[in-house]
Amino acid sequence: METVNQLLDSIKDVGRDGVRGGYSRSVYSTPELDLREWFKEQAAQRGLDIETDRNGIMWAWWGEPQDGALVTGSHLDSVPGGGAFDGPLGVASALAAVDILKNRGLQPRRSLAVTVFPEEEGSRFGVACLGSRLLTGAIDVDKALNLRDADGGTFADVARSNGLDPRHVGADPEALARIGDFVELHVEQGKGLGQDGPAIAVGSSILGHGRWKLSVSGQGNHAGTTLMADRADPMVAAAHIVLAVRDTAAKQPDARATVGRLTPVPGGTNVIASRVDLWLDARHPDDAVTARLIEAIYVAAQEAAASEGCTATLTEESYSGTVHFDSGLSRRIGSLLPGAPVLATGAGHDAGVLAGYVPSAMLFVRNPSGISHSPEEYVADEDASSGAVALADVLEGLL
Ligand code: HGY
Ligand code: MN
Ligand code: MN
Ligand code: MN
Repeated sequence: METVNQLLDSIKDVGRDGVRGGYSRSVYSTPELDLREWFKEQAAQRGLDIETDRNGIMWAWWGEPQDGALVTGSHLDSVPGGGAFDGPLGVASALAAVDILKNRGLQPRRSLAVTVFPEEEGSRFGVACLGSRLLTGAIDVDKALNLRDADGGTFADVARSNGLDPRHVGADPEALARIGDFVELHVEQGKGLGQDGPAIAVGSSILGHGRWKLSVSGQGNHAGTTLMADRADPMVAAAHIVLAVRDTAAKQPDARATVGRLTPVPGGTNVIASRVDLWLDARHPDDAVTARLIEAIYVAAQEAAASEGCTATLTEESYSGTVHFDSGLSRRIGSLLPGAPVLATGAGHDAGVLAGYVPSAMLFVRNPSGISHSPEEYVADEDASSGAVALADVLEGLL
């Protein structure tokens, strides 16, 4: 059986993005579907029984599907131009951990499932961790089914064309009951584990985070015939808004606010936009602070818009409060990984959604670059191997 590094190497060309660099594997895109097939093959090679549930979550079972099983997994979808490890490291490490446990001759006392959650990044339909939110009922099904991708396709349509029945998408208490404990291994996405020292950490919490859409409307017009004084240009207002987002967050210790995506409509070189849509990602440990931050940003956005003869509207797309992982499970894991540091993360994960419903925990593997959501994301082979062994040790202790 391949090691975790060989498993990662076997998918290193799937979804390479020649324009942005890195990987673009949005949910139900060809690359992500190819990775699903890869996962099915790897599971079959290990004698794991695969099933895909009503929400598109894949479960590879070692033992009969049963309530209260031990479940580990992550995701295979990526952000646009993402790194090689965000998601796949957790899935490959889980497969490698099964090999390690089988080689140790382990006879599990309860079933183990390796899971792959769809749309963790929310890169196609805008809501992060859509799969685990559907499983748990954390998102309104109608809202989910009507989410649209950049081409205007609804999640319902895309789900249907990938074998799901939109009438059955949504909270799945039977599937959720199968998760007795959930452990997700993930690449560290900040500078928490640094360049040396322990390569594996135990997760303590996930920063509260949300996504909002700001739409700035002005007067679309001709770039050549419209004098500067006669313009209501939403792009200029948007420029002020991006600076206001940065300035407002910079004043708030530990706040993070980002405009990573901005779309002028209609988007022509010789066209003054009629509208500009910006998407805001804001995060802070204290949900009340995030709420005040968004209020302040919205006030600044309305002022910036008004100064350009435009108007601005704000809609919340998703929000998850700060999550603290199950202390009992995390303590248990800490005892199985003596010396492992405890690390909070600013990145969202399916384990964070599940933590509201079942005992959940995370392991982080050192990323010496301290960079993620970028091709520069990196895990050294020896640290990836240590991660797979650490996950195997944790699973063995919990099985
Ligand atoms: O956005 C996040 O924090 C995660 O990578 N989905
Ligand atoms: Mn991830
Ligand atoms: Mn990510
Ligand atoms: Mn013309």
